[in-house]
Amino acid sequence: MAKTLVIGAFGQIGSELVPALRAKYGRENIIAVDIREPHPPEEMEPYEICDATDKGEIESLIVHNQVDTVYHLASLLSASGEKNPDNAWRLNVKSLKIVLDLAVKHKLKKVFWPSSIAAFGPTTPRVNTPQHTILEPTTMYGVTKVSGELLCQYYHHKYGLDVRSLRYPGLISYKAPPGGGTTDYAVGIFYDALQKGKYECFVRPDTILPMMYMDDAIEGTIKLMEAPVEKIAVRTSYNLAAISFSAAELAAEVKKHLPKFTCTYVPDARQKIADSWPQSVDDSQARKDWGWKHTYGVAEMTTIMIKELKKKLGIRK
Ligand code: VAH
Repeated sequence: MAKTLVIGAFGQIGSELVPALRAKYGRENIIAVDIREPHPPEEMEPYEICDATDKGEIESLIVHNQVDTVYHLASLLSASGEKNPDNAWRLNVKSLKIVLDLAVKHKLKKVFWPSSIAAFGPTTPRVNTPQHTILEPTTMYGVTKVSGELLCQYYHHKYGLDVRSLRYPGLISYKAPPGGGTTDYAVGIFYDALQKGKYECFVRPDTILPMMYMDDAIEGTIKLMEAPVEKIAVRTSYNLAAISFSAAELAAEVKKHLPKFTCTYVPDARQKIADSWPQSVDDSQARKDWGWKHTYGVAEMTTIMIKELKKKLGIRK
């Protein structure tokens, strides 16, 4: 069976997408690729350590393993990208173009690449943001996402490459720790609530952002990639939505499980990023074209996060 490469396999999405793909298609057919060693390594076999911007390395992995599908997840997120915009451009866009060029050269069957609601900016309608709208992001991360979407669409129209993409909202999971995203307050709050009984939130209490529990994002990604090609009408990136809530609403949901929990709010530079993004997104085209639907609401997501993080952190109470 032809193999699949997951590049950026040990990040927030990859650390859950790899196991899901392996369960579906067989462990030996899904090769995890990342620049960092996994811990524990044996759990992530088969894997390769490689820089996503090293064209020669990526090409030899594709040829040597007879790869026909690539999930290219390697990316610097919004807050980290603002601290190092050059690195964000190099990793997020240069590595994507490498993958797209190699996919055309080696006639790969499919490519997946994650965009984000960060592709929208302050001039985009903020409520129920439409699929086709103004894309004027004010972060380098957002600029890389708009550029990447246009590259994907170009490679599809020019070379017929079947590259598919989703504009993920903020993703919430308990397996990978928070990693440089603006929406990561919605992950960090759970760790601190359980370990410290309190959380200092870096956005205002009234900050509303589109969010999604990771299991929905993984389900949607695989559903998109398995959809018949004729169902795919959007070749930039599909809006994908589930839940929208404010920081205060999430804190109140956590408090239902941990009554002594307190949350304070000290907005930092990430507030400006959050204020440039939508509060909710219209994903009706994904639901119509290839049958997307979400499962997890805020209450279900909070219950799972508290339960699973208690286990992960060894907290009995
Ligand atoms: C970030 N988690 O905060 C990412 C995401 C919608 C935001 O792309 O940068």
